[in-house]
Amino acid sequence: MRVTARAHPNIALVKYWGKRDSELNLPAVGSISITLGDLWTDMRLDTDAGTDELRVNGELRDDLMPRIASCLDRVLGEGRQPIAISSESNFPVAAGLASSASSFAAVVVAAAAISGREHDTDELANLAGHASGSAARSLYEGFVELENAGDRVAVRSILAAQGWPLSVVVAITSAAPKSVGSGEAMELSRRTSPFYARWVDEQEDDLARARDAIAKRDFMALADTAEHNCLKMHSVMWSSRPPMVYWNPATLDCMHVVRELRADGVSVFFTIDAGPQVKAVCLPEDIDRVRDALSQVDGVERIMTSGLGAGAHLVG
Ligand code: 2P0
Repeated sequence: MRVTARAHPNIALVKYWGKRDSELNLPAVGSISITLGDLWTDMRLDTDAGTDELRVNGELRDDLMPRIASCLDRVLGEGRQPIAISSESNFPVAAGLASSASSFAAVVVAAAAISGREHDTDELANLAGHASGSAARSLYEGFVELENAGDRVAVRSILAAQGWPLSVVVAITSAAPKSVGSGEAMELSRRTSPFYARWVDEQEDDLARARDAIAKRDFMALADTAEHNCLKMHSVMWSSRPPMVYWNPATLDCMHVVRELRADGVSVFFTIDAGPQVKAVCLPEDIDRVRDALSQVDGVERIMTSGLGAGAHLVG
């Protein structure tokens, strides 16, 4: 049997950083994200191959197989048949562009189809979240909120992609894989950053502000909250021991360019994850100005653009 599912990466506007339970991989804080429509990961699962195997963009990746295998075990049971997986993405993987979110969201959707059992989206989101916290959000379209709910997460789309069709310009300043993976980095922050407790305490306020800004389509209010929340998360990373600085000089230059554009009346704000890429979120009418300005920054290697898009789904 062969099944292919497609999922899109998502970018958090109010970020997940820190776990309350690392065994169950449950986040310490809720988060709000947007699902990108034009970047994708396709995961093809093949049960006829007779062996567990993972290829990422054509390359055999035994190192990544154990995490995918446990995700398959959770959906299909440990007695499942071997599965050969082939993954293809149209953006750099493991460089702070949420490739684990799109990958695990696609894996659970494809594996659920192989199981032949009905799974609702909430169940799939929790299965994906076990593997990667942010993957739970890629099950849903548009603007997505993840809340903690007892010993699981509750994820839902709070606004459809068409409800406020924002654009995203991604400035790639280095396509190299990141030095410290997010899971390990979050644990380090929880254990060592003096700012961590305050970060967790303030998250409810940021979530409420973002929810309200999205409901009212208030771009400047969302810009203010998203940049604040992003910089607060990076302050937690910087104040960890050892410190985790994911930025490079071009990252900082892009942030300045975005703020200058906004001072000039362009509706744009930045957000940055566990990597050096800058994601500039803007109104669709401003996308050319934002792309042109960011592409002129020294050290920007490549620009990608996207609108908002759909949750993970089967494609074959
Ligand atoms: C986010 N990040 O909300 C935050 C912002 C990175 C910075 O979720 O350990 O790969 O697998 O649950 O989901 C990236 O971390 O972490 C992430 P795990 P994940 O998008």
